[in-house]
Amino acid sequence: QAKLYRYYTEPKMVTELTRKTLALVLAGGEGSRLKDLTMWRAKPAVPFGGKYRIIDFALSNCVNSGIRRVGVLTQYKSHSMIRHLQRAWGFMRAEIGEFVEILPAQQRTSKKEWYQGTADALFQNIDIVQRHDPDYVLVLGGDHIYTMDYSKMLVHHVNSGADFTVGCIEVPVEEAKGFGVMSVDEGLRITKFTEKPAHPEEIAGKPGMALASMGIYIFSRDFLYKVLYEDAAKTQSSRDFGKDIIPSNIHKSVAMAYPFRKDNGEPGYWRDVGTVHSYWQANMELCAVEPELNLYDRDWAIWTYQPQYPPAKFVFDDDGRRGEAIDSLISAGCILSGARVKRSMVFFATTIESYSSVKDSVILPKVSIGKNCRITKAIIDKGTVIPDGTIIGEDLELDRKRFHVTPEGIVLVTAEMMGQKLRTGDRD
Ligand code: ADQ
Ligand code: ADP
Repeated sequence: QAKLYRYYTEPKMVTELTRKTLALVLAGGEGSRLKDLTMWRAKPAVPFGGKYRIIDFALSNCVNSGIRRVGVLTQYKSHSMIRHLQRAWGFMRAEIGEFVEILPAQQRTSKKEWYQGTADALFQNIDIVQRHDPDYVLVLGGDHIYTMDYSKMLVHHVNSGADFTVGCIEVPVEEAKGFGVMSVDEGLRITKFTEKPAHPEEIAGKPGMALASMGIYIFSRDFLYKVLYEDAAKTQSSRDFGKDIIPSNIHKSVAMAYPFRKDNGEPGYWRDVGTVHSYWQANMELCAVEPELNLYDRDWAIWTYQPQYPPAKFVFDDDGRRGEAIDSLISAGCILSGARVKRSMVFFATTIESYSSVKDSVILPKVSIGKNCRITKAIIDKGTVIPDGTIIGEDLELDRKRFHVTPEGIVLVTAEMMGQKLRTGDRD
């Protein structure tokens, strides 16, 4: 084992492993818990972090890990994501074997079905996967915020002789109810896996914590094909990795866990932004003075499509009030005139006018906020016009009548809720 490990951590060998890997990003889920944010777009296409879309994190991790053959499986409301992928990820060079390929549900198999579960999404494209002839297939969810070097997980997979490896992270038991939860032995072999258990098993010696699946899997080629065919032949299966493929194969094969950690051994930063509150929270975390997720790391840039806007501008208004922002990320094309922004994430091309204040909020692209507005703990969707004098986030009872308010008190506002009609293309 020790010898093998040295062998595969030779940089050249790692490159060989990543080159032989095909990444498949699952980006077809409905994401209904994001409420109106996914009314017009798939969850991985939801804007995040001021200039990115959620899927950019998984795709950037692939490219930065040296995995340059990527398929994206889409189904639900895929227009804005396909457009984004074409614009942002078109730089891959097919001539040298690099690509980000879109694999939409297209009823191309004899059954003429949309993708059932996540495993079915792969199964329906198995001929395309086989044509690329990878040695390893990395299956990723397209809806998590994190930076991770998949090549380390690949080394772990190969050196442990696994048929499949599941990326995992420690989370509080209460949160674990929303994930796949596993138990492992001392050698990190998975001994038990339950999808979304009502009573997650605690980690031995770590009360209150459970080992959650990140929804990231590495499969050795032949094993993947075998289990996909087996599952497809079953009459009773939801054709899902978390519900069927993973739990039914842990005792029939070598199933390993890969704990996602930082170089110093601490748990890595990984956020599931599947709910309005967790989406808001993860954006707010980036406004911290020293966020755990470092967007400034030049060795691990997050790639995206950059619309061409001039730099953000902060000006005095006619009354001499300053336009200013603190503990905030303000994107290109924004103009703050006599308005104050605090602890907020402001996406591109937003304007905020005099006597208005925005605090603890996420403002998506192309929003215009008029004069004398006060916005607190809110998410304002793309293209929304906030008329003069609007107060959001102070009287939640009132807000509940017009907007969507989460149990934690975050107010989600869309153009529709404001009674505005946008063209579909403006809502992507
Ligand atoms: P969930 O996130 O609940 O749990 P799921 O809804 O299947 O699982 O979504 C996984 C990924 O697949 C998402 O990126 C989604 O967009 C995509 N997806 C869903 N259905 C799809 C389909 N039919 N076609 C294409 N893509 C589809 C999973 C695992 C858990 C794990 C969590 C981690 O099942 O075990 O803990 O991810 O977030
Ligand atoms: P907070 O409570 O977050 O500190 P406030 O909105 O209560 O912020 O304002 C604090 C102080 O800053 C007040 O004196 C207010 O008049 C002043 N102020 C508010 N907005 C502006 C602005 N755009 N330019 C200059 N000063 C401002």
